[in-house]
Amino acid sequence: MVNKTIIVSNRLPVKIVESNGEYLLSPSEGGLATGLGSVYKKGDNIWMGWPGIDVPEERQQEVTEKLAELNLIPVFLSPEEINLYYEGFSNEVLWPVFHYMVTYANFEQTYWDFYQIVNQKFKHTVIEHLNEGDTVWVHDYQLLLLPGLIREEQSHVTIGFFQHIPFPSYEIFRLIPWREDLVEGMFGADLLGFHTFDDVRHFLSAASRLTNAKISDNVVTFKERQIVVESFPMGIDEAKFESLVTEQAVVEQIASLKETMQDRKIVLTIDRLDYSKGILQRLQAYELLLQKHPEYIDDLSLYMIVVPSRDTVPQYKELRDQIDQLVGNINATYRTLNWLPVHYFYRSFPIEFLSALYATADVCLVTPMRDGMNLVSKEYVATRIDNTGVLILSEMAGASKELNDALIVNPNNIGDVMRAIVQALNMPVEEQITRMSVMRGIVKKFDIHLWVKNFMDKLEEVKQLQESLLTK
Ligand code: GDG
Repeated sequence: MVNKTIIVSNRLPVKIVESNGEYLLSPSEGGLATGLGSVYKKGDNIWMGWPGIDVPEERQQEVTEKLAELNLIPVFLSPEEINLYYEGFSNEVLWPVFHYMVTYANFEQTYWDFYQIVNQKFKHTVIEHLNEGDTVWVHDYQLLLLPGLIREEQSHVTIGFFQHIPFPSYEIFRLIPWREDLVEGMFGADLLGFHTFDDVRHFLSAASRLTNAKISDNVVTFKERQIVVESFPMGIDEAKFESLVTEQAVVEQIASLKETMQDRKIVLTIDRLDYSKGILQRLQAYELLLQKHPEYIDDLSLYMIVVPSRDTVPQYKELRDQIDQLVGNINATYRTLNWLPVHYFYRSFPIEFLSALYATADVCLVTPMRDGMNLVSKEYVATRIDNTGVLILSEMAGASKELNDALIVNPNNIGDVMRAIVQALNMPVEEQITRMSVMRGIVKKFDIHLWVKNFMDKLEEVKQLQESLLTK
């Protein structure tokens, strides 16, 4: 039997809708799905996860068969499980704590109970499909216990784990009541990957303080197994963004955006609705700009795309109201008959329109309070094929470790963000080109395909290390 790779993540890379009693599937085109496409679409490889929709038991077989044609295996979850494991523990405990927003955390015992139950459920599905010699690659914070659970059943299996969000400093992580269980769950992996070296450092520090593991450099020894912890900064599908911008439909949208703006400059921001993204602080910086520099009135607009997300969680609803209010205030105070300071869209757009916006924006403002990586910043860079444009980037985003030629800001310093916008608007084209071409080189070289390759190669290397230890 040929060995296979099993990818596991909370969500499958597919959208399922029910229409006239039929389930219709459309594969996701997100960066991660594209990068991992080179893995799960090959041979016997598969991707496991929740299909994103509540499927009644009597129709689960039908959905399973349809998904199997795409090499996808569903883990069906009930609305209660989604509510308590995903919206509860994942998004009301791990997400706020890992993004340093501890006052937003809700340490509910039932959330934790369901987090364990659902991680167990994922384990059962993995074990059902797992054969000797297979490799498992688990993704993200919803499944921190899964590596340990699989390891309990199959002690020799090769497991990789990658976390897409930050790992916080120990002083923050220790606040979680179930912290030891989480770290020991992650120890089930052979290779633990994070976006940045700081995340690695924070994880190793938590591991050394919370468990009796031995740590030497980036290798953890726990229960006679060795676990390698390393940073793998994730890239994007650079070639796609580079070519999208030359497509006829995008070229037409760019022309129409330019016509609407009539020589005014565009400052662009794109995020999911999330308190970690610093949307309110960014609006405050823009408001300060209009207040302190009235010369920019009627001269530039902020295009702000906020993609709806997690709107059943109370803090997200509240954030949306606050954004609505602030945008309303800014527009009411500064607008003129023919000019709007903030063009705010609370919805998602086709990737072609995003590409047109990236190409038209003079400045891209990416100022999260915390972000594992932030792919929007890299997509902006990849789209700027003439090397113009200025990226303003928060030092709290993982991407700031690679994109040093952006204007790097502390997102909490509203005055500093405002000054960076002024600097960006006045930056000579030669300087824009110098900075952007360096960043484009980085985004092009370290793309999503290299990221997948680097992780898989390292996992293979670690597997060999484990085997040599076993035969000693
Ligand atoms: C997590 C971590 C880490 C946005 N609006 C639309 C749209 N998007 C796409 C962007 C980009 C993606 O969504 C957002 O990715 P980010 O990286 O910025 O943020 P998270 O969703 O929070 O992702 C993050 C990432 O995982 C990967 O490891 O970088 O730190 O938080 O690709 O283009 N796509 C479309 N329409 C939209 O309106 N089609």
